[in-house]
Amino acid sequence: MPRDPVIVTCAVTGSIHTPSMSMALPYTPEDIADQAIAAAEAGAAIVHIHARDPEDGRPASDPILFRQIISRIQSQCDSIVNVSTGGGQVMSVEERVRAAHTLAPEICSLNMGTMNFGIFPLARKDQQWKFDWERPHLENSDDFVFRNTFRDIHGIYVNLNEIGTKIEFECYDVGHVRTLAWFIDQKIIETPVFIQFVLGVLGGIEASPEALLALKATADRLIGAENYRFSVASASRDQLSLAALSALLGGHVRVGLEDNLYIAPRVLATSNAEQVTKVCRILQDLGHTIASPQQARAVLTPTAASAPSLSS
Ligand code: KMH
Ligand code: ZN
Repeated sequence: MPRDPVIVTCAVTGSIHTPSMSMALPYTPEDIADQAIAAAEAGAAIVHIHARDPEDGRPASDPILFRQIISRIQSQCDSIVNVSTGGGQVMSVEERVRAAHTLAPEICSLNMGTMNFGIFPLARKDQQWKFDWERPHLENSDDFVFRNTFRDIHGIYVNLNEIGTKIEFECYDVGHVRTLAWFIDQKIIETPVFIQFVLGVLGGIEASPEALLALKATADRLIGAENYRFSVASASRDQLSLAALSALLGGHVRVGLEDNLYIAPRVLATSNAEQVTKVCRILQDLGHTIASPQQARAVLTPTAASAPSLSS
């Protein structure tokens, strides 16, 4: 059977890692955009964007920074820009969605459940820190709640609908798939949906083949295989193996320094494009083709014109 082209997303910088962990992690708007453009040239149809403070790399929510990043990307390539509404640890939900609401990008992430989000194991004792904020950012995550209540999810969904932004649903565990299925059953969220299965966050499901199969089985059972497409992001060193498994299962893939700083065991990646090049090579060697932005656009369906309220 002919296989559909695989959509490669590159998550360029995120808010998990800090500048001291890798020289390659971009944090100025220019560097974030340039790495996104290079990732697009290497095969990424979608670039997933967070902003950071250009002075010290801390996660930032200022729409002006997002605008600088997005306009530089769009001036040089046709890739789909996906703006995060997950933001970073110290941001309120309002701050997290500010850039999306202001800029109405082509697509945004929407996180499907409140959860623990532990990045404190990354605060290695022998790490030299370039900036004061880095160590507390990591260590304080042992008391951080990543807030995504039903009301938050509904509010973000409705607002994004109103501005015509498509949505990628981030599911970090089987319960998040169930929550998405509930919204679909209530006819609040329309199918088909595009799900990003996010594996390996401490507080969510682990990064393993069994976990991916469990997420897919849950989505098949509760949402129906014909009603969704999926991609796999793995916050772990197994990013590339799980990407290959995702493609084998008919899914799409996400790589990038947001989730994983490495290109091989104990070898830091030199750029986002290096990871994109490697995953494209692996996928092509396995007989897959890589989706262009136009082919990806056909998979990312628009959201419904209007959504009912949560309690109706
Ligand atoms: N950093 C990932 C584990 C978002 O931006 O909305 C999750 C993520 C969420 O990408
Ligand atoms: Zn993100």
